[in-house]
Amino acid sequence: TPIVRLEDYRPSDFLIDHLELDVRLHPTQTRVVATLRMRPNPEGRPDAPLVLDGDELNLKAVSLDGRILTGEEFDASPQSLKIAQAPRQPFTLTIETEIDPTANTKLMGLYRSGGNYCTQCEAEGFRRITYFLDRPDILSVYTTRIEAERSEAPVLLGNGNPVESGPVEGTDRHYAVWHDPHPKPSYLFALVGGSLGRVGKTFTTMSGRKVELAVYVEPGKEDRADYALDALERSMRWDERVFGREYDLDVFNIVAVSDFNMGAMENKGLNIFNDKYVLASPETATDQDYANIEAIIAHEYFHNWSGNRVTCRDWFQLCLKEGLTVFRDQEFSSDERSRPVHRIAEVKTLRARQFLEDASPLAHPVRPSQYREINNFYTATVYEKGAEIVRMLKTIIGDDDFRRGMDLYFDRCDGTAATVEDFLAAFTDVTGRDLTQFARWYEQSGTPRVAVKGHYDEAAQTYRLDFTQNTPPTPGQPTKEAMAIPVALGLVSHDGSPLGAACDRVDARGVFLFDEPADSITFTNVPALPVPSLFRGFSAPVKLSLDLPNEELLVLLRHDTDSFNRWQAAQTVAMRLLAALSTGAQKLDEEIDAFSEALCAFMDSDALADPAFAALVLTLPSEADVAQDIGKDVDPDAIHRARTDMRRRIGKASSQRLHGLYEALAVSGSYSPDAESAGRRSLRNACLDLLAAADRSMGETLAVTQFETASNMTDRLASLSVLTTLPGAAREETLSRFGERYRNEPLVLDKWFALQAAIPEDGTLERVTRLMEHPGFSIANPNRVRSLIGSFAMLNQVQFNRTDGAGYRFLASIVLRADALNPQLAARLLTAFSTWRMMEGTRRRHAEEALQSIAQKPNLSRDVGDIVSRTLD
Ligand code: B3K
Ligand code: ZN
Repeated sequence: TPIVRLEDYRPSDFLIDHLELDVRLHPTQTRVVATLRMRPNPEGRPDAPLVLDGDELNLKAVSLDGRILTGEEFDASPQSLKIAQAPRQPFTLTIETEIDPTANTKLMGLYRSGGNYCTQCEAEGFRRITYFLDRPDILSVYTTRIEAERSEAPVLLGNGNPVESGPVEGTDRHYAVWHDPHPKPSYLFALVGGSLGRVGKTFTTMSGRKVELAVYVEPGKEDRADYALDALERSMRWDERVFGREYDLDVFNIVAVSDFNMGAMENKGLNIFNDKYVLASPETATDQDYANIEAIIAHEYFHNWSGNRVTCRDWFQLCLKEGLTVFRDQEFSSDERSRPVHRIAEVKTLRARQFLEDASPLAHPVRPSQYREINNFYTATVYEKGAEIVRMLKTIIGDDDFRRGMDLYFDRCDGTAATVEDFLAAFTDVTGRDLTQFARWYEQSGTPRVAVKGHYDEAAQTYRLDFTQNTPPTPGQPTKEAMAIPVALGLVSHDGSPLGAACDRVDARGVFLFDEPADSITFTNVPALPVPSLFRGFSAPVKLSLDLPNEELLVLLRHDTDSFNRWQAAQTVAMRLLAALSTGAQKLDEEIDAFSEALCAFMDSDALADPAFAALVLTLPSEADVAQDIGKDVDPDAIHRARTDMRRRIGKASSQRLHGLYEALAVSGSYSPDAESAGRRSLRNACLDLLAAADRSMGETLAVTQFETASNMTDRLASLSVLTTLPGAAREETLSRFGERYRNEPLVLDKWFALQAAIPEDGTLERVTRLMEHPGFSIANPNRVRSLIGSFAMLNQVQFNRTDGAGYRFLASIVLRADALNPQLAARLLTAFSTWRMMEGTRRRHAEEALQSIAQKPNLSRDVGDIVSRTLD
């Protein structure tokens, strides 16, 4: 397959100013008539042919300025439509295609989900609807007429504002016309036709315009859409207040569908969502689900400015909209909830997914320079590391200049398809700073490692920190240059009393910009040996190695003013212990006891003051985190044993306290998903987990009781999750009651599939195979597949990485089955193999064989072909 390169970008030879679409929906023979008002691009080549993109299209007719073209005048295939002699002045091209939405299992283009019609066009799905210049720098005004059988699709939605609707006389059909006045790229096109329930409200924007907001869901589930609608309203208000961004159409519609390849899609004025990120009720959704819904509703709404009004020139610039929009949704959630708690959650995800990717054969820059399949670049690197870059920029230039730069960027680039350079130029222009070195964050892949050593000079009362940095080689990038790394830092005294230390290399915001391979900074006026608190708030996406003994790190847990680093200190100590235990270290009893004691002291002083934060402190790094930390010759069984043992020992050492907290945190009264209540539940459930690790039979009793008395899904699922760690009859019985109770609730069954797939015991693979026969499972539905198969491959370290290779062979067979239906889904599953080189030899050999068995198959999709070959490289 051809490689697409950033350096080969050139402007389109033609432009499309306006597109009129007439879509007559039919289950298997949908007719699309596209009328394109086009002209040559003054910036294009003067005598280039017109080549429109297609994908599995069936052309019925094509005419130019009203004249039907004969076979000699064009060249059509399912993949393209070429007109060698296109006019040199404005012209109108009319194209009729026929498509089959029912046969569309790729869930790209126009497809059906639960009987409804919907679309997904990003990145290159519009070409599955009609021939087009399907690239993000072609901005057009769209008018869409949708027609359907009234009984089949009473609701017809399009981008922009509704213009007219009515019956098609003499038939059972009806139609609706939508007009979107804002020129947009084709990837933001959407339409929906179906039978849907609606909740809505009116929103008044900051300049006083009225907008009709609506969320459409499966009829009968309207009461589960209220939280999403509320999150939308809060997002709109927040973007006005924090970024000065106002909404720009008369309506904003969100539609939930049950078959969807990712989380959601920001189509102009018509967001389409995976129903998992819309539907919520206390009985069916967890606190985490509520938080995800809030974040994703916000994310897609924020795209209206960062993505839609200012879009991407080409797909290499994907981080321009995604990294920025993730940053914006993170800030929103931080403002709506607890900032430090949210920051910790962000960093946990970043490390678990992006650091993992950066350390794998799939590592790539935030702005890649080449791709074979763009769908494979909607990654943690583009999204999460992309957001970290925006955050670092803000840390370096400060809040006020950041806001001024954002305003300039939005004003200057509004209505254009922009680049990362345009984004950075706005900040250079408002600050006068040279951001050339900073821009390396977009180009250079891999996670920088920063090593720091402290030196205290008692006589001089100074404290010096020596910094070095290096970034390991990654595919295509053997050598690296120094990065501009903002280090937010401070010094902490052993008893927590304030220090009057000063350092002229640290700015007023407490930030040192570390931008050389090595550098040293010196604090003066330091009366006693301090503990350095580095990368406060995780000020840069780097791996820190800090040469400090555990007891000094634990000073930070107790006394740091930065919550993130309090949590980080506990994690670092836990990680050291887990990694040492997993790789055979003996005699760690004293260290483990000291750590348990520090946690006990922390529980006494802090747990009830901030339960959400305490829950994070009490949760040990995951098995996958430990594997990543060890990095080579990984034995997942040893890690599992080490973590189980640590949980048991911490649980035993603190069981009185855990009990006390478990009782104290019991809540009566009705469920509320707010962050504070959720925090109490998360701490209570973290306590339950440790209690069960310490005393199996007591844990089982508590968990079963909690399961039976739970008033909400968060507590019910948490108790079931604890039970999955305790093999026996109680677990099996509770699992089967849960499965029975929710057999008609697909999104709840997903949780049930996921929990079982993650059971770290022999027999789980057989359980997963059995569950694939469950009536609630379907290989065609991405949510089901990700819950059952994805959880097994990504969350079950010991069973996926079985020493006999059966876990790998199983995943390989599912990837091949899924690939025939839905390549994007298959390629995502396949990324579970990206850790294979870290494993010890036996596992590594089995993994390589499984990967080879995929690579050797003929007719792989481009998606799977690309991932498998890069993973093996
Ligand atoms: N922009 C979409 C992702 C599209 C993925 C296409 N393979 C959702 C989002 O990031 O907001
Ligand atoms: Zn996005």
